[in-house]
Amino acid sequence: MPSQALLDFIRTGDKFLVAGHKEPDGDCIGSQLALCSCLRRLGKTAIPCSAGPFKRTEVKFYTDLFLASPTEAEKAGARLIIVDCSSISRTGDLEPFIQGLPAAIIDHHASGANNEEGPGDNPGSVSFIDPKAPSTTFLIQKIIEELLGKLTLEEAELLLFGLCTDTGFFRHGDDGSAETFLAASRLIRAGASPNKTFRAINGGKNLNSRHLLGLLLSRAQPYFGGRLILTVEELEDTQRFGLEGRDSDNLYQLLQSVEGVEAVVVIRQEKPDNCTVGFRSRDQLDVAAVAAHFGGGGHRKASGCSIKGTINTVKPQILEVFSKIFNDICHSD
Ligand SMILES: [Mn+2]
Repeated sequence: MPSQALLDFIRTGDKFLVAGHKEPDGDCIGSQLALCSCLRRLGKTAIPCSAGPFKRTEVKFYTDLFLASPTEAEKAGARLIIVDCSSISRTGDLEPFIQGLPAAIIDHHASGANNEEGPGDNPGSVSFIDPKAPSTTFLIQKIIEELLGKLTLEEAELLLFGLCTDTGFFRHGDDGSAETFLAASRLIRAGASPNKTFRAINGGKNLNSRHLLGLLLSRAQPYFGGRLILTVEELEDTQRFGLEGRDSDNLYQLLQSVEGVEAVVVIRQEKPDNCTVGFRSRDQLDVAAVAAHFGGGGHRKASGCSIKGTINTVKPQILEVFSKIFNDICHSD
């Protein structure tokens, strides 16, 4: 449950900037906008802020609702709520515009709970961080239900959008996910549609994106007897297909459906001297730890990092870390 301190932080403020991480996803957008709606229903001024870019197909539609650089006037007397990340630096180019405000954090990333600098790198901040929560919208839903009881249709739709994004449409849930389904049930009772949400998240792709998907699938290689599958996106692919073409969720899903696979790695040459790497895993393998090894972060089953170098220099480093993990798992068996 949200702490009394957070509820008081909300109740006693008049004006709020609601910020999320850069390159927002459906959970971030849904959390920000549903929280803003709740704040407005409480009679407060609420300004959603984001550095963008709104790259993902399903969030593009919301671009115009967000301020990228709030002015001094907009900042005056405001409190800051950061959602779906736990440090002000994750807000990207928004950071200089929102510094110095009294802040609260609402997040479900494990890295937030372990943040030794304190939430938001901001002394005196209030937080609601639950790494077990399936999405940040799940936490926002609890706050709205606590403060206002009922959800509006618009809030329910935004919250279901976030919940479905982060749970991969409930594919990632395990035996602890009864609460997730109860929360979803309340959203659907409030009018949100699973079918409409599915189409919002999975529709609207261009044909280019399917061609890129095919290319990356065809490059996938098995390692460690098929326990790891790795594929790469070259700089030329991005130039040819554009960022628009990226559909990571589908790529991971298709590769994770291969028999015997425990982890999937996608290396992308983002710049001539830099790669971003995405990791996905099944239950026992902690890819947050793998990403952390390279200075990245994320969840146990989904994480990422950025590594200097080219695909040819980055790949062996990653395989080395996994070779230790697979040895370790073998030993503990
Ligand atoms: Mn999230």
